[in-house]
Amino acid sequence: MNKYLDISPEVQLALREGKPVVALESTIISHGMPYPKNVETALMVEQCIRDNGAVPATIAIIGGRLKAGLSRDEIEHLGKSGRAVTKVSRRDLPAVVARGIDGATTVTTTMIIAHMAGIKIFATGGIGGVHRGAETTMDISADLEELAQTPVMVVCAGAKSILDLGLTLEYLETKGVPVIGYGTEELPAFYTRKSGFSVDYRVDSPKELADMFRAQRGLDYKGGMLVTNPIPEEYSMDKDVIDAAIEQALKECKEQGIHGKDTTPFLLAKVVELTGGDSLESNIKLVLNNAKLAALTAKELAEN
Ligand code: PSU
Ligand code: MN
Repeated sequence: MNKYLDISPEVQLALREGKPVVALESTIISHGMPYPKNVETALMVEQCIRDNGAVPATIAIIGGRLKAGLSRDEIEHLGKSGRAVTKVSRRDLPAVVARGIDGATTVTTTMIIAHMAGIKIFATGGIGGVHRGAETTMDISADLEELAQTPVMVVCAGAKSILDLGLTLEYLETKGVPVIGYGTEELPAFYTRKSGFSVDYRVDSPKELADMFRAQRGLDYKGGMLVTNPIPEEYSMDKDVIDAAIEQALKECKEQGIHGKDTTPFLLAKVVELTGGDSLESNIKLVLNNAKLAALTAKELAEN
């Protein structure tokens, strides 16, 4: 095992016995949602994974140690600290480990640590992608490169249209990352079920997802798989309302000169602020929906 990695006793036991385990990220806790909803959500998501027959492994860096499986206190600590915690992507890992500090893991680093621990599947809300205007800013999330090289299945609700969804799909195609729609042929846009863009393959059961992941592993090439699971109809948002909030958030982001790793957290917080918390409720529901699908798929993957 990697010398910087600590796996909680519960997760360790589950992995040893070949039981289903689902990884969860921590940037969604510190930078993706406000306190205390972030902590409540993180704990609810863990419970949802248990209720669906798998063991949750929330991932973060605590005192420079990579953790697979957090205590309640550690989740509370990350949630309370919020954006004061370092947001850790691939390039930040060495510094955070060497300095012995705390860090919240993005999709990228959660995939890295999950893979180190032997966890095959990970549930979250949305991934990073190609930002709007990337043709000049070159702002493309490291999440896409990680999907191209680390063999973990990521279950999300698509991507928010703070990103350029068309360019994000093009990038994933270039990098050989399969984009699967769960029960849909259309890429979901996080708060809404439709984006106008097609996924590569539609899949209708956890077993089919597990079969595809096993085939990818059997083909023996690097890279993961992106499963996009639409938000349940009853929780989806009005497209005009969310689009207006996103446009306004993007405008303020530009005006304030926000850039680099601060861009995504700024936009996420702004959208919540502008929609008066409605988007936060949708966000919570879609994460729970993804956690359930990931748990059911982890069970299929554990079967052989
Ligand atoms: N998108 C969301 N919610 C999130 C994130 C993105 O809808 O919480 C977080 C995830 O941790 C993701 C990260 O991996 O932001 C991407 O950041 P960046 O765009 O800086 O790569
Ligand atoms: Mn970026």
